[in-house]
Amino acid sequence: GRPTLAVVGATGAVGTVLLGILSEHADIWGEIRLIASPRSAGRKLAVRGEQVEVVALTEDAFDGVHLAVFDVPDEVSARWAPVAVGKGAVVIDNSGAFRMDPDVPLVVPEVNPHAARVRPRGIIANPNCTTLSMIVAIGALHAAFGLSELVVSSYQAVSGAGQAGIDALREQHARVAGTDLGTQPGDVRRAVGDTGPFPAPVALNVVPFAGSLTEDGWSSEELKVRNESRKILGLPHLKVSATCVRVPVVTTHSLAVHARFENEVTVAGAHEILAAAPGVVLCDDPAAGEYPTPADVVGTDPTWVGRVRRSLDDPCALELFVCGDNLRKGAALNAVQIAEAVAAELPS
Ligand code: 2RA
Repeated sequence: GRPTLAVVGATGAVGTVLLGILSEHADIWGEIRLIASPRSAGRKLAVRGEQVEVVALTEDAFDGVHLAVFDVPDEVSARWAPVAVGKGAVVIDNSGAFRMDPDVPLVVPEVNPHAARVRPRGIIANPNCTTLSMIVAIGALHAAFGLSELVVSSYQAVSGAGQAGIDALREQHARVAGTDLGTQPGDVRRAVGDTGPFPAPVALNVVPFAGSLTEDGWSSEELKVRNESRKILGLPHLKVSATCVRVPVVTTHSLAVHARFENEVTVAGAHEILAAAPGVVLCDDPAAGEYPTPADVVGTDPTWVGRVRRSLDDPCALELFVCGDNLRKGAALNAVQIAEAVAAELPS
């Protein structure tokens, strides 16, 4: 029979997009079971055109489940993913709990699809949305030219922090819209008050910090970009420097990338690779005003690349501007792609 899919964290920002993608894609699933915290149990959500009741996260919720996609906080995944595996499910986890576990593959189907087949813990990790929003394009360039270094600045949308992030930006916008705020030190901060999940106002502002503080001043988000890029690309010594910044965009992360390669590169060569790469759209005609922006990319599946330039002072390096919908390819879509690939291997 057809496999049973569980979606754990079905009511969140990523869960909502995930149910939409499952409704759009070819329907390969038997039951789709929606699981969330007990607080959300009993709610009904639309998937495949039907209303499905959400059940509470318990061990029994995984009875008969073949695949479970988790989109919940790290500590919830750490506790419950092994429970689902114990019940016979393959878990695709979008938290940070397992991504750097050497026994858990970190998979982007366009870049390292074979990694998904070796999963000694029964868990496959989905990368962080910031890494995922650029890695399909970077992986294609790496395959062609051999990557040696990345210097990345992110422009991250508020939905990376979930529905609470979206709500915070909307509330802050409402407080500043139509005012002359943004002209005096601290005026936006005073008007906004509570900054929600962000450490500073995000309306009329940019915030040079995402995630939590780790050693030597790096944010957790910046270390994720480094560690996850290395693992996905299979380059454990890749030089990576990231600066992660939150911007007043609802959904779609952007990244300015300086990518250095083993050999000299040309813009024409990079264009050829990017134009042919599955999952990438080349949008690069600045004379015609064509480059990706988050407002145009949101709601789409591919990784969009524009502003491709060869570095003026380094013939081996390219500068790129990359945009990807952080809830789709950055989270839900990548997880669904992995789930569909694993489902195709299951005995029917
Ligand atoms: C963010 N990448 O954008 C992080 C977590 N999803 O906040």
